[in-house]
Amino acid sequence: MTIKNDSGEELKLAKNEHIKDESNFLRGTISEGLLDDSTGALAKDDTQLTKFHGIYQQDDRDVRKERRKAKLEPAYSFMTRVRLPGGVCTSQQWLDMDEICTKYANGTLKLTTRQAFQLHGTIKKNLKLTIRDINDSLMDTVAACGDVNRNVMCNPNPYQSKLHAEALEVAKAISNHLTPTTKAYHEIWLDDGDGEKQKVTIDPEPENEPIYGKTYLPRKLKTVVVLPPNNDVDLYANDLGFIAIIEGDKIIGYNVTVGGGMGMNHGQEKTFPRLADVLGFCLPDKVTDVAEKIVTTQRDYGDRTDRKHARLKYTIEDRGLDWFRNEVESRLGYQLAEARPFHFEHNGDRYGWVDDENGNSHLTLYIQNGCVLDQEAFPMRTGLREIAKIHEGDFRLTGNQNLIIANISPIKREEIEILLDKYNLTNCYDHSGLRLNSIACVALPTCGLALAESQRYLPDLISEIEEVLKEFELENDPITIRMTGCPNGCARPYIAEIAFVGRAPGKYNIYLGGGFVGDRLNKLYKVSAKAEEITGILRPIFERYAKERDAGERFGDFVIRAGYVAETRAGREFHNDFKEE
Ligand code: SRM
Ligand code: SF4
Repeated sequence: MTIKNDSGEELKLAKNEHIKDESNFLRGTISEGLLDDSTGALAKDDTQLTKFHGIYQQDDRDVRKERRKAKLEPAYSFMTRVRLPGGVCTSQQWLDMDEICTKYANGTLKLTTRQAFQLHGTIKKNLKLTIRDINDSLMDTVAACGDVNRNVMCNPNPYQSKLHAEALEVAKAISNHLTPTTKAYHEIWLDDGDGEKQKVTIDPEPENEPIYGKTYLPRKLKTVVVLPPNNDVDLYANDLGFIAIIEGDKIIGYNVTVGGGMGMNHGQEKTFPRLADVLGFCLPDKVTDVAEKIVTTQRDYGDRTDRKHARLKYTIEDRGLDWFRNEVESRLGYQLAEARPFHFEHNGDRYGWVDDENGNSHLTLYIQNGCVLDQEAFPMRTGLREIAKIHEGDFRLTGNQNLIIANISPIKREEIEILLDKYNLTNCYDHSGLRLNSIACVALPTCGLALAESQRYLPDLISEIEEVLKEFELENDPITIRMTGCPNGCARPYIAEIAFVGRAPGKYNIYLGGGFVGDRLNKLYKVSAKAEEITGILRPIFERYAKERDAGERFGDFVIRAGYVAETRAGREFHNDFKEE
């Protein structure tokens, strides 16, 4: 496989390009590897391909050293991500995931920052059984990871109005349209187990991926549909976005956004987080067409030589928004209209009960770091299971790792309230404004890229900070705070008002000044702060905020006005010199 640049020179492609090219549409030798019981792992190249099937090979980093000493291979297991457009699942699907999690994973049902489920700790011999059970529950893991369009996000509460339901349908349509068509997924994971069926189901026709082609995209692509004024799905962090424009009680079309993304590397200024730009406006019936042409433009022009420079945000930075618009419009055969005005009010979730116009109720619960698990004092997973057994509406995963028990009929509300009390689930939203607006990524022990703790540490750090907030009577103020174990940005830290990004065990970069609605980047304030120093570093800033803020002024706005950090909107300015206290 060869590719040339604009001047006709042959390019040295990233290794993954060859793996994809030679994989026979994502098959590789995964099937053979699953049968090899001499190791808990798959072949190295296949671990790149399983991502397209929603599966990551990992190992338990807590026991890496001791296993190495004992000359054992790492404690391999697999993480499975379930694609769930708009984060919606039925009660039965919740129950099924709960059961699969007990049978094949580590007992924690993880709700991700992109409204999906993750299961951790599945060993190789249980992987097919896991995927099969997920499919039996009418969900799948295709394209939950990999160089394709990922789980399409959408504001999680469609029952609040007809408009939300419409937006969710658009999210599903984009998701369906951009799902890879390879039959590899069914062959590998859903055959009858003896390998025979696999052979007979192979279509004699050569396979084709009409949108992606055989090397798929240069890198992942993330899409969101958002209904203002809620930006609870963080539009600006996505490669591709559709903002519903509402006139009267109708969605008249969508503003199209492109080029958002969070990932970067410490010390590599060529990598940076970037906020999405508004490209134009399209009518509702053109959304999937526009999405497709944006995807194919990125397919053809994204950088396939360097995976650190391969996201759509760099294609747009390098070639310019006008070039990108022209290219997309020439593929569409028509022009996008001028973008329409819109505004956002926040990017957090609204906790507690909301009643809708149909007489149904919705309850948003705070789920710390999206981890649904049973602890002795707080059997959350059991409580939610008991609710799912009687709940006739659905469950909605939010982009902030929280959960909405949605569409509760008046008859069921009382029964559900009894269960909420019984399992202490009402405590799920009785927290400080800081905690309710917090997100931490997974990090250790499963994430192979983590440099520091995240979800195992942020809750304790927040408890420490809460003491300071109480002193200054700030405990009820919503302030967005996010932590990641490395700079990849899985909790979208670079748009939080306060963020901690792991550099090394126990050391974090502190960023301040993101926009409360998720529309402004933050800026580096302290490099490599030791965990035990963090609260002390923030204390004087909270004190000044409590005393000097203007009425209604958000923390992120204050730290800029007070001169702690400079306002940052453009990704390429993200690494500009930061200001010491
Ligand atoms: Fe992420 C890689 C977890 C949302 C940017 N992310 C990973 C991996 C798979 C590590 C790996 O490649 O080996 C992590 C698995 C950890 C584990 O053990 O579960 C991981 N990412 C997550 C989740 C589970 C975090 C969470 O706690 O919820 C989120 C799953 C979302 C989903 O359901 O699809 C998750 N990741 C994000 C987001 C947020 C978003 O999409 O809204 C981002 C920033 C937005 C973006 O993509 O720009 C994000 N993840 C990354 C990156 C950096 C990509 C880049 O452009 O540089 C990586 C590393 C990579 O791809 O090489 C990464
Ligand atoms: Fe892992 Fe880094 Fe993502 Fe956290 S931000 S889950 S440490 S890749």
